[in-house]
Amino acid sequence: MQLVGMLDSPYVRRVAISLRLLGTPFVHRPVSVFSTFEQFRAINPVVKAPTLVCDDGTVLMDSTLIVDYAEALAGRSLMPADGASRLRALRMTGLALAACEKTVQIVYEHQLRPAEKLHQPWLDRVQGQLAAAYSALEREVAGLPPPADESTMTQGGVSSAVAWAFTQLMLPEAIAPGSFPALAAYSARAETLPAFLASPQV
Ligand SMILES: N[C@@H](CCC(=O)N[C@@H](CS)C(=O)NCC(=O)O)C(=O)O
Repeated sequence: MQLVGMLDSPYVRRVAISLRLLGTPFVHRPVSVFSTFEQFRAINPVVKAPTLVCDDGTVLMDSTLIVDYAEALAGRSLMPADGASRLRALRMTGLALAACEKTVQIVYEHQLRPAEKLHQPWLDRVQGQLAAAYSALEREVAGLPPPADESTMTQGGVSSAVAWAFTQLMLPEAIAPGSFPALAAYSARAETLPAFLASPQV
């Protein structure tokens, strides 16, 4: 299977890391939805990253759905099975994905929209949502030990660490690491794991 998209997308990166944690072989094709739009469109006319081209040619999109497919193939899941752990992993994943979405919205507002068309009330709203997502995620991660090794990583941990690194890369001034010490420490440890090192965002 082929994973299409750049690793500076948190959605592409969480899929790449998840595939590696699941032990699923794949070929990474670093095609950009912006600088190589036409090349991407030839693979997936919807131009969404990540795109997964399955071995039978089926084209999937959306990171969560791609991970769902990969987990079915692997016969195991990065979501814990038991109730309380699963609930926490689902909450962390949802918060992390919201943080990714809000970061992307702020980046697009600045990079894709002409400066005179910036809409400050919208930016303020999104910035508040981003801060709320990370505040809630900080409380969740504060109760967790840093990941000891890859076997302890859940999808909640993968998505939280990927979201954190992405926001720090794209909007370093928006979310101060000193205010989110648990997330910063958890993410720093996660970034030393082989699956993360093999999927660098830059
Ligand atoms: N919910 C989607 C979000 C994917 C997404 O928005 N990816 C961005 C790149 S970070 C993209 O494809 N942008 C191009 C566009 O939406 O036109 C997922 O989880 O995969």
